[in-house]
Amino acid sequence: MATADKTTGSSLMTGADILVKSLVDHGVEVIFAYPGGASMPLHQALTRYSDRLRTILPRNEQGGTFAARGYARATGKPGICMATSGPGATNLVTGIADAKLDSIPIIAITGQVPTGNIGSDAFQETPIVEVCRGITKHHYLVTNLKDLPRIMKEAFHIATTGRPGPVLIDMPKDIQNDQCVPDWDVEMDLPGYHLDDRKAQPEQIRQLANQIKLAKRPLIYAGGGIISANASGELHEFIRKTGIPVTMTVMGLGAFPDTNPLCLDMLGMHGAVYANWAVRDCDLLIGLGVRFDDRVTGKLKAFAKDAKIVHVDIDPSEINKNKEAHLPIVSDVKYALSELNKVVEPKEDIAEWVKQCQAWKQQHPFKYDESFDGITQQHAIAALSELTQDRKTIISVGVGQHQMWAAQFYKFQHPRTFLSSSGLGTMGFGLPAAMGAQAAFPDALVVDIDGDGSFQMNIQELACCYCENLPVKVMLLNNQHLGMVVQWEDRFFKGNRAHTYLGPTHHAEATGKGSSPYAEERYPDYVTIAKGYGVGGATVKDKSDLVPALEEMIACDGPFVLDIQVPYQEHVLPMIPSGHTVDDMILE
Ligand SMILES: Cc1ncc(C[n+]2csc(CCOP(=O)(O)OP(=O)(O)O)c2C)c(N)n1
Ligand SMILES: [Mg+2]
Repeated sequence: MATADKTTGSSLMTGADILVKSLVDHGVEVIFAYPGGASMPLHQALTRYSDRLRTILPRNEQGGTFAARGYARATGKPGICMATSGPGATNLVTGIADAKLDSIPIIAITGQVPTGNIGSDAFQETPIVEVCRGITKHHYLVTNLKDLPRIMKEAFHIATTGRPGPVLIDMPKDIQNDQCVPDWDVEMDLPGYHLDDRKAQPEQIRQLANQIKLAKRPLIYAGGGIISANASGELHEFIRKTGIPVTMTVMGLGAFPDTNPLCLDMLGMHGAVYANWAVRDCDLLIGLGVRFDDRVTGKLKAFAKDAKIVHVDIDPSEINKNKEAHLPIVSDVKYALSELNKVVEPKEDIAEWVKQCQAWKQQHPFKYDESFDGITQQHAIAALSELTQDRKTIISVGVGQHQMWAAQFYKFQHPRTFLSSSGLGTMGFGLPAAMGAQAAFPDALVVDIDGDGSFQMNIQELACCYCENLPVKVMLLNNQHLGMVVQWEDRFFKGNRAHTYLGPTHHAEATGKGSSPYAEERYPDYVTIAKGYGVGGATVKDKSDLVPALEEMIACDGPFVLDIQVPYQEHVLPMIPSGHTVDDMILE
């Protein structure tokens, strides 16, 4: 193996060194990488660049992808993960699919069996490019080392521009070991990838401004695209200038602060009553960086049925995909908003409408049973929110009831502070995503608000938190159940429990015969598990102990698991059942 000249890069270099140097040259500071036979040369190269590139070892490759995804969402920079061939590569698949659905820029690098063995069912061979074809924005199998500098350039470009997304680079082992003199100045070769036209035309801005002028009940529907485009400032400006109220998707939370009276919080299946009613009654719906997901719209025909629909999105394939737009605008949303802000005027004629929205907000806030003498999930999240408002805090979540309650009860004030597997809804996301954010911001408070089912899907990453000095806090809302599925059982299957209890099957709760708000016997013992990993842990059940316990968790120097005993009978409300309309919203 030749030693690469790290300063000029003009000498003979191995493929592995070219790849790693290229990461460094693209500004990568952290990679989440798990080694194996087919990626060892890459890992050897990583050690040669360890002064500039930190390698973090997750305990499962899936954890690595979610960490990369958390890193990317929290920073706006691409997240990088790496795995060996075969099982290492297939362990990345869920994370790649997850990044695709939430439009998160990650680059996943896999080792592959040597080119001569591809297609022979060689040891640890999987055709990972084929497997991932439908869940990547783009993918490469490197078959000629000379192509690598170009491929790396293209991968960063594709992952981070336009609608961001995951790019896969599959690197056969012989290519990692081959040597060449790399041409770093090589041009990209992407004939089908044009972004120059992703800018709203002046005529479209005029039309939109005109629609806004005519509207009597306008509403902004803001999504993750606002955050991906770093357009939160432009959104503020647009709202400040016009006075139009705004509702956000799960992916959009943080784009506009909850404290502003024009903020109508989250819409959709578990969204606010006032947000969903505003959508029902608006006459102009301005969709910005959204995709009219079914969890937002319910029955499409009935969604915003009296409104003119404006849809601004950078990805033309999103336009008219689910809901036909009266005014479709293919554009970088930051550009569209900044152009729009030059021409819009205060909407003085919508005072009544804004008053109506605010009255709904007063009358139907997100609420929960505050008289319950134990700790409810909502209460715990609201308490954490209050305790952490004055410091840089990043929240990640698993998937389930706790995720929706976090979206409802944590007050997000800034973009890139809420990390959620939203489109794919992947349990196990919370802890590794928090790790990624913590690696990016060592001094920030990073809290994974997790469910017990979700936490167990990647619980092994506690080892990564401990060994890599990532002081992530886990606020575990432990209801001993797969709560969201329990909720659907209760609502739609007469409460018949079908494998949704997480304790031993002989417990009464396993068949729905429990008689207390809590499972009689708690399983497993999360404090002991945390301690086994070297991580701090405590458990809390009494309401009066909650705040001191949260304070202890926050004050802890290292990682910490706070196991909070919560009831399992709570339902996330409001709820618009899947495929239904705002008129079917369940409030109690
Ligand atoms: C990987 C994966 N498997 C299954 C599901 C289906 N699912 C959605 S929510 C949920 C329950 C989650 O339980 P927990 O993490 O304890 O959260 P809770 O709802 O109890 O707050 C399940 C099983 C999923 N979203 N992801
Ligand atoms: Mg649970």
